[in-house]
Amino acid sequence: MSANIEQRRHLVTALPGPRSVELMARKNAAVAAGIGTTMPVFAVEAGGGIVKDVDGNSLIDLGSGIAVTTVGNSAPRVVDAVKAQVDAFTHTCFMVTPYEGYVAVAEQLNRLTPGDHEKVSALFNSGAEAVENAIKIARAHTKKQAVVVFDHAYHGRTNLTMAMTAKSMPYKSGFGPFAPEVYRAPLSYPFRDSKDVDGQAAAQRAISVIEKQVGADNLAAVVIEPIQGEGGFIVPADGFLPAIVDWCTANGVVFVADEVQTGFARTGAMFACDREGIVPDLIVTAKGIAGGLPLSAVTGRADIMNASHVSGLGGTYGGNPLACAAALATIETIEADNLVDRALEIEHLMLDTLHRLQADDDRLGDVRGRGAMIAVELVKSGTDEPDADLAKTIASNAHQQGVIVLTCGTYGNVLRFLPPLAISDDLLTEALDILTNLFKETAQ
Ligand code: PLZ
Repeated sequence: MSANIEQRRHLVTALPGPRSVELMARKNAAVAAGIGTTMPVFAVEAGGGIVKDVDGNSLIDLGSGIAVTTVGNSAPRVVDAVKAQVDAFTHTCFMVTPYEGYVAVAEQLNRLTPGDHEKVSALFNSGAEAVENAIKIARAHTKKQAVVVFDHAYHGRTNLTMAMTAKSMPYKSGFGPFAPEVYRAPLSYPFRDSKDVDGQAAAQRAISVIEKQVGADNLAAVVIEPIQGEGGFIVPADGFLPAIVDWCTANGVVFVADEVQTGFARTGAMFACDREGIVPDLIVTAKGIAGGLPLSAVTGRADIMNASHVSGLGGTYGGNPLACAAALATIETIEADNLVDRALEIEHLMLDTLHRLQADDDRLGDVRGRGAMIAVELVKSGTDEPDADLAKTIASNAHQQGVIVLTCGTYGNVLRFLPPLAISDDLLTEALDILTNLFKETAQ
């Protein structure tokens, strides 16, 4: 895959370099304190598996801007499509004078998302906004109000999606009151569930909570990430998701898959639901959909999606023409470059290395994930006790060496890897070697 910049990790200053330090001082003076950054390093260019900073350092990207630049930063088809669209027009508002790009993105989503039933889509800007709209649609269709989400869930930072997100710090603390009629059910978490809790048992545990504490008669939607993202890259046990889907179908409850983080080839399938063999009623997408431009969508069964009255859904920028052009080019890139297969190759490479590391180091309590969405959950040696300090130490040491890596998890003890699918094996192997050495250095 051709990338716009040299594919080589190369540090010319200590990190952060002097220009980044200067910019961080300006950021601290000008930007609200609530907006944090993972690394104090300012970007100027990015492509393939590399992010270049203002001091001329080239870093290996294992974050993809939180699972967004799946096709690579400034991916060639995306750049060309957006440039052409900028020249044509930048905005008319689809609700005022519509344009073809929006319709074409909806057609692609209807074609690509799981299930061969009749589907329609609606486009928005952010993941949280699309989640909110999925709830509006489910409520309009079912004429019911309650929403069930799960432990460790992340669905966004708006008022309703904060209520749906599980973790208090940093997402919710001090920002209430939260939207009502949101209930939380237990997840399947194979590493932390006792061994006798298989997928079926975990589903029964969740369904019992839902039936006793909410009741299907009151329940509009069950919303779940097929693989938990911010909550720790938790892959539920086999059978868990299909059993929840079956229960929803039998009880007139809309099953909503939040594939904001897992969608668009990220997990070694076009959507994570595909590898689970489930068909959601509604699927929420964002992030990887448009190669870095802000776009999100709700796609689903036409009878459910069409429950809203005309003009009940929308927004000034939803399905912006630049973002739609980028999405069409992103989808073309995923299909033409076989990026689903590339995600599977990355899965094998990463899991192989991390399993070998785990065999020698029991602080890697669990190695899990699918495709290019892989994580290690770190624990204190000889225990299951989460070790957030170790995750922080490994991540910040990796940052020092020019590897962008993120942490996540309810307990803050998960290192997660989300490389762009445009990364080379060489860069990926180099980053994994650096991480392996950091684990060795921190072992006593
Ligand atoms: N649903 C599953 O992963 C966004 C959040 C980063 P927005 N995840 C990254 C942060 O700290 O704000 C996400 C997600 C899932 C919804 C969202 C929300 O998507 O585009 O950030 O609104």
